[in-house]
Order: sequence, then C-alpha cells, then structure tokens
Amino acid sequence: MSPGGAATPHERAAASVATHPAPVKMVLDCDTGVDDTLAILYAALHPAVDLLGVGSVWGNVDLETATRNCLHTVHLAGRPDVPVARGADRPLLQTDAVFAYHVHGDDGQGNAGTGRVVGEPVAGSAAEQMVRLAGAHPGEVEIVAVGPLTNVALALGLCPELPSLVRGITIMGGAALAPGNVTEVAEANIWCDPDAAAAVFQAAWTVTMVGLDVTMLTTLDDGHRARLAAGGTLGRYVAGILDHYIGYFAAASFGERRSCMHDALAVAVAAGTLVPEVAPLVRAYVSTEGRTRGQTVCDLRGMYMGYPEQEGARCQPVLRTDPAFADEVVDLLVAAGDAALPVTPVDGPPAPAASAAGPASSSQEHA
Ligand SMILES: [Ca+2]
Repeated sequence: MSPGGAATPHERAAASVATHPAPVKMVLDCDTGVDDTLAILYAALHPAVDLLGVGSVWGNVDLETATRNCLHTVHLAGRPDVPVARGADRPLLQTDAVFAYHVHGDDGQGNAGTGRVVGEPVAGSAAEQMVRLAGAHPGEVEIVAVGPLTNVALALGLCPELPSLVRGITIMGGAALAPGNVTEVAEANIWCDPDAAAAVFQAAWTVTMVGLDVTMLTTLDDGHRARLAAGGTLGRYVAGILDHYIGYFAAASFGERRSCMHDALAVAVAAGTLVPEVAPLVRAYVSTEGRTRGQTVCDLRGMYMGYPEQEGARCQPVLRTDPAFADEVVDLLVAAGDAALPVTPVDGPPAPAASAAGPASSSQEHA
C-alpha cells in the first residue's frame, strides 16, 4: 500500500490477477497513439511485467506527441518511477516520416486526451536507454517494440552484441499470412521503417512477431467501452480515447464499431500472460523496396507437416491467440480503479500536434 493506506492503480490491478507468471523485465518502445496507451497501461499495471523503461518513437504521431503520451500514460497508471526516454523522430534511411493522426487523433489520444503535460523524459536516447537497461540485467530483459523499429535498429548500431545481452525481442508488427494494412502486404510498423525492421530481423536473436495475423482478431467494441466507463476514472479515460479509434476501424476495416487491440498483445505474449496457440519458428525477411516494401516474408511452407525445423530460422510469427484476451485487458483496467492523475481535460485546447508535425497523415493505418 502507498502512504496513507490508499492503494495505487498498480496495486489494485495486481491484486485483481489471481495467478500470473514471474515478472518479466521489459523495455517497451512505442509510438504512443491509442493502442500503445493500452499496451503501456497493461505493462505498467500487470504484475507479470517489471517495466524497466519506456522509449518513444515517431510513428502513429510525431515524436514530441508520442513522448508526451508515454509520460502521461505512466503517470495515469501511478508509475512515475518508470523512466521515459525520447527516441528517433524519423526513419533510418529511405523515407520521410508519415504519421496517422486520422487514426489516433491529433493528440494521439483520439482527440480525448487531457492535454496535461506531466513529467520529463530522462537524459539520453531511447536506444541508449535500451542498451543500458539490457546491460544492467544481462539475459533478463525482453525488448517489446510496438512502433516502427527505428530505436531498436539504432540500439543494435550502438551495441551489436545486444542480441546476446537480452532475453529476447517481441514486436507488434508484420503479417505472416494476413493482409497488410498500409499496402496489400505491408503492416504499418514495418512499412514505416523497413530498413530498421530488416536490421532487427537479421540480428542474431529470435524475433517474436505479433502481427496482424492475431492483432486484427482481438478487438474492442462499445460493450468493452461501456464496461471501462463504468469502472474507475482510468477505465473512463480509456473508453474516451477508444471512441475515435473504434470509429476509424468501423469505417476502414470492420464495417461495424470495433477496433483491433494491436500493441497490448505483444506485451502480453512477451510477459507470458497470453500464450500463443500457434507460433512456428521459421526463416523470415523484410522486403525493403518496390511494391512489397515493408512486407514480412515468413517461410511457412512447412505448415502442412507441422512446421519441421528450418536451418537459420529466427522468427516466430504468432499465428493464433485467444481473442478473449480483450476481456482480460478490460478487467485489468477496471480493477485498477481511479487513475493517479485527473482525467478531465486541462483548461484550453490540447497542444496542436498535427500542425507541428510536418508531412500530413497518409491513408495508412498505424498500430
Ligand atoms: Ca504502436
């Protein structure tokens, strides 16, 4: 219990989870829009995660907005102890930054954020923080990257031995069998920085790929929003930011009011609270050019004989998970009760993120 006897959101959430795996030390890298916010909350609140640090990266929104949202979210969860480091503001090499305000709102919070600026990023870049935290806990840290992989590629550049220093890496991104969401074949996080993704897939570690194959099938609807809104102020806040996001997916993907959950799945797979039902170990590469740019090409030819061992296989695409995971996330957020910050908007309009962001939004969807 915190001083004064009042439980924190983290303590209330932890008390609501009957059993869980031993906590996984995690560094979470995100381009904080709406679904990233749920991922951060899940990581900050769930007792199966020891959240060591958060890094921000460009993607859904510009870097400044993403960083502000990362800080706001850890404070909402009552976890100001979690350091947030600023990351890259553009892709590594070949493209300009393209954002997705039409999906996540101008504030990256479905135009329903509080506008509250809380806390400050720590010194050093997100890539530097990733390397430092991995080095401080050799073999224990899981990197979970749920935005473009720019920061992870930069961390590999800073520390080529990073793959041997960490427990593993789990990403939200890519699509093994599912269609893409930017092009026919490319998922947004990979498409945004395919050169960074290629470097991450080529490094000497196994990439657990939580892609569109499963993230499009775990969805949130207005029934979930109603349950959230009936919880404490934390749930009410999340219900608020989901409104615009669900509206986008209703028009773009589903033809009815529901949205995919995307990023929180990667956190849960990494934490062991969502166990993949099918996740073969296969060879994979990222296409960086031409019409297939951003495609994650996974060698699934062994599908019909139970995925026999492949030489050089270092990617584990998650192909099936339990869609009921959405309910678990809602339960956790409701159990957390009231947020550690007021969730009413501060006076005045929120900072105009989109106007300072450079290139306009494209028609793509980001996760
Ligand atoms: Ca994301």
